[in-house]
Amino acid sequence: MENKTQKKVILSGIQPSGELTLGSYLGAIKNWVALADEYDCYYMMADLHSITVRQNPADLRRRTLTQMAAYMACGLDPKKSTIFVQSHVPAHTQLGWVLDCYTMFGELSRMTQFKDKSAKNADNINAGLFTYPSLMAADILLYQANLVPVGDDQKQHVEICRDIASRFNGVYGDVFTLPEPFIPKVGARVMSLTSPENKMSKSDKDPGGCVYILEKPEDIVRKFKKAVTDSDTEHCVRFDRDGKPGVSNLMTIYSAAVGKTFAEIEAEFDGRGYGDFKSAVGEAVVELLRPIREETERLLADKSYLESVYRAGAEKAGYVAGKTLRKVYKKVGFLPR
Ligand code: AQP
Repeated sequence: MENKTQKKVILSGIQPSGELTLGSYLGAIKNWVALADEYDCYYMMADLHSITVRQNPADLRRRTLTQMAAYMACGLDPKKSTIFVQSHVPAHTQLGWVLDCYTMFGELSRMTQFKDKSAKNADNINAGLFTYPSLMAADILLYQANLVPVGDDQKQHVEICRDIASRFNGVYGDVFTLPEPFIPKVGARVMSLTSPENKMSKSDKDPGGCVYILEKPEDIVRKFKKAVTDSDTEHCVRFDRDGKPGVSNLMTIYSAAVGKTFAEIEAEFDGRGYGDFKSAVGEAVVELLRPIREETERLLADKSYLESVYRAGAEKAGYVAGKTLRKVYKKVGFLPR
């Protein structure tokens, strides 16, 4: 049997900056679950990242715990994967600072997420929002991760992480493993139901565009009924990301929920209207999310169990991260204590 330490390493996380969405599930968590047997996985609640946008403290605490329960309800097993809260492992911020000093102003300025979030939060364009990618690089490099499962939107951040790691390795030798992004085939970019040109985001101000994974079935069905389709005259269910973004997004969701290919979906709805199609997608998502919601609620009723999971997670993650941090401190020339 393969030794756990020989398995390739995976690190990923989600910010508890809002309630988890169908996009978080299909673009990230579902994929994590599929990888948990084959890899040595670290999955975190990225609370340090979430404060780049102002958070209500009580909501942040509640969402962090709910998010952990949802990870497990989606199928992550804390016996197999290390599940932890990012702020519980101080090595993240410690390495983050070091990497800030190996990250260039110009490369950070080119990050799409920085540009998007600056536009959305014009009154709070803080330094943390700008240096977010070097903290994310620290998250990944601390565990010497080989793969980082992310949605399409985060690919640029994994690329800058590789650039930072190569720059550091170029000066000090092979300290860091260079990670690869790992992007799911279906669900890599789930778009808003009301404005399908934008990503479905948990901090979206328009709740109609987002389906939350803990949402009530009747609300899910209603949101899909109201989902934007397309203003073409053709009125048929056909995949065309540019020409028919609304229908294509619903097809992506349906495909991920029921496991059918786009061709099979086109055949299923041939000659039927958009109304029928939207109801079917809504029902499929309700059935997909129902067991997750029920299991999350069950887990949230057992706080002491959840605490024991995140404590054990922090201990394991802290041990591994500490080893990398000590090596980095030594390489850059910090006097040992
Ligand atoms: N709509 C999406 N489609 C596919 N994947 C998605 N992800 C997020 N939204 C979608 C993937 O989920 C992981 C966690 O992302 P995150 O929460 O840490 O940051 P984010 O990408 O900024 O997510 P949001 O929902 O847009 O959060 P806010 O609104 O706070 O910025 C990543 O792997 C991401 O690709």
